[in-house]
Amino acid sequence: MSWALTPLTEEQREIQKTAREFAQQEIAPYSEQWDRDSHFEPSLVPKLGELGFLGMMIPEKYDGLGLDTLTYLIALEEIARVDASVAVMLSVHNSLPTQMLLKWGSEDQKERFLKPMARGEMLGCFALSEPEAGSDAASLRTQAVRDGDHWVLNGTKAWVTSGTKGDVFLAMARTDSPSDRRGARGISTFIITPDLPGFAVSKKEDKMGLRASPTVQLHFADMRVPSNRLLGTVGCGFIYAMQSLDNGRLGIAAQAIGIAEAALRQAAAYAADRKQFGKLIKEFQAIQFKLADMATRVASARALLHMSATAKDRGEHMTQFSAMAKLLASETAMFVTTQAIQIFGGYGYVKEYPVERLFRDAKVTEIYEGTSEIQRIVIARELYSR
Ligand code: COS
Repeated sequence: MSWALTPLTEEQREIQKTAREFAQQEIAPYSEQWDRDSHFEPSLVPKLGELGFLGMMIPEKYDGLGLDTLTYLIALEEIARVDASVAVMLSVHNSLPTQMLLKWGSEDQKERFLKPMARGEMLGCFALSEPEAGSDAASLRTQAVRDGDHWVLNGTKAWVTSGTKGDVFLAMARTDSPSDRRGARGISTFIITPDLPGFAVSKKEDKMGLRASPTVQLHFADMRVPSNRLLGTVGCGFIYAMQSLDNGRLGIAAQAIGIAEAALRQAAAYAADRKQFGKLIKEFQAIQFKLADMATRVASARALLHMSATAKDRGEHMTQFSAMAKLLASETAMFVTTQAIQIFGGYGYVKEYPVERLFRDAKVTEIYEGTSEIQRIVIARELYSR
């Protein structure tokens, strides 16, 4: 059955098939081990780059595939069904740093960073949050001070996805002065590379889920950043981050739907195999009702996501849609993985079956790139803004 709102184009079917085969051959055999060892497999980056999957929405002019958002999300869901850690690396790279460089980067910056990122030769990261600035992102404290033809940055960034393996970090820092604070308008974006003196990965998080995706803190100590690493205009960094998160949240929604779809399939297969009280458990209404609710929620979340993606590609304002898509998809992932464990019973609670990993991986989709509470605030605000 096709789940898309409209029939997939031949190109979309081809990309979906490529993503599915790649996930089955190159990821599935190792996922459990990578999760257990918290291992980020570096060879995946050039392999995904070769397929064009690290430049999906980058125009061909900048060495990308030039795909639309829907096609990108269809591929991302396929990867997430097999490994949500690999999916978040793809989602962050494709939705945040590459899109920021494409939209606001100079031609020089595109040549130097965007093109190699689109080819998969450099991995991109996004650094907005700080230990004391999570949901209240505009309260970030990392300070950038102009010094001749450099900026000097001091501060700590938190929850940076792919951080140990990142080559290019789009980092937000304050460029207003302590005596003249300008709130969200006092923030700018810098293109940071690990070779800059004063750059350090200061901590790797030991996480509940997405264990094969390294999440780190970065520390900037008198880090001298050449002035040509400023992205766009001084004071616009928060707006860039918010607009980019409108894209990013669609990627996280696709990741959540991939996790949910995998849990639904695992649970349905298990229910068709497991016998209790002399019959297959899929013959009990208690199990049928659970599977029906799970399937209905996955289909609804996917429909809203695909609608949001096509609205974005038509150039419509999509802040509210992306927040809705992420909210519904992440809560669906948590609901579906919880029900899947219930269907598996004790076997769902042990690492022998993959639903345990899906449950752990699902949780963070309700937290990162804006918690469910932040999504509800964004949705409610938009009701009054237009
Ligand atoms: N697109 C474009 N501009 C946006 C925007 C969006 N989606 N959201 C906010 N802005 C703009 C506003 O229009 C405002 O611009 P002006 O200065 O021109 O008025 C500016 O940004 C400040 O916006 P606002 O006043 O709404 O900022 P708040 O501090 O109230 O924060 C929320 C708004 C809560 C929505 C924001 O802080 C947020 O999304 N927090 C979650 C952060 C997050 O997702 N972190 C995860 C990082 S990845 S691990």
